[in-house]
Amino acid sequence: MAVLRDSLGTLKGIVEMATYVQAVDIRHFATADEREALTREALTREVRRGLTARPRSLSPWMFYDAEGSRLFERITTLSEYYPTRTERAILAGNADAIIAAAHGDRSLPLRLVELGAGTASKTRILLEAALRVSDDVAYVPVDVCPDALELACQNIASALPEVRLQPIVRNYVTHPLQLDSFDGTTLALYIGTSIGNFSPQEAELILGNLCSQLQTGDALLLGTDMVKDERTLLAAYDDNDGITAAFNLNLLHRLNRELGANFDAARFRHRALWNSAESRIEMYLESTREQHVSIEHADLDVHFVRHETIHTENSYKFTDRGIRNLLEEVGFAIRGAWKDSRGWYTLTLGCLRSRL
Ligand code: AVJ
Repeated sequence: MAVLRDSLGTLKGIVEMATYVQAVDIRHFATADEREALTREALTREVRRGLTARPRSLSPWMFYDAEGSRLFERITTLSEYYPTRTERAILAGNADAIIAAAHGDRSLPLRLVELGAGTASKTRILLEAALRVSDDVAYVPVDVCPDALELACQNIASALPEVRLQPIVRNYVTHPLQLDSFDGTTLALYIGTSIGNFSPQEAELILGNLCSQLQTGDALLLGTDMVKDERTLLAAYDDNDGITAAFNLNLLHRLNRELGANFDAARFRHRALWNSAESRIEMYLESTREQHVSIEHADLDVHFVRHETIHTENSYKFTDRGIRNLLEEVGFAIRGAWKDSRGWYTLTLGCLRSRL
């Protein structure tokens, strides 16, 4: 805990995290040209690191260019991909209870801070519940993508004009959040099982940093996909329509578009497997034959042997005990947990314990 609370230590730890190590923080760069140049720089670094490493890997932040974001939105509507719809149903059925548990003193203002806000479509359910108990509600969406943030703000502003909006463009992984002090209750939201992309150590760093920005009595709502039968898990990451495969393969198209690479996506295939020892789905791109690929702007030639893989994503699945350990380790006490009837997904509310 001492390490996590030391701001320099936290920053260093997170910047050096393996999973999102080369993600770019674009908050200071206003023009599209500058953003593009920085993104290209980050892609180049990550490609050099990941494609020269053994085993080869690329970081999942690279999925989310415009096309990748569009494909991910499609994934969330697939019959096999249950997490999004399950989480939404849990929120719809329990929003009032969640807000009541998080916000004991109704006379105080309430602030919702969301990490990785995306389009905020599920958050709206909680904001509506918040407005039912308080007339002083602020929403602070935090996202690395300014376009996504703008969409989130537009959505909330038109549906719930009473909510005060305070968007923050920030990569909360590489650049820990710094919240203004707030005279009221803060409820942090980390939903959509985004935490699943990170190893347990990385997850502790992210939540530990968040914790350092909260005050005693503030709360965190964490969304986590749960361990379940392997067939269901694998289907969610290898759907019949091939949308997840297209999402994974889009990484190669992106490198062709943005780094002048010459990947032939037809010579790679999408692979998803369940690693029960690590409790995670792993996604790979597998080279179906021996081949050479050049990534011009990274000045890199890569030789793939047949069946060689690039590890592109981990998606950790949780147990009740794992969630409790993680939250308690970083300083939260569990105040409530809500699940769907099958127990496939959990929303857990942790309250910040007083710091000694
Ligand atoms: C956005 C990280 C929550 O792990 O389920 C979906 C990403 N990858 N299908 C997940 C994803 C393949 C998703 N998260």
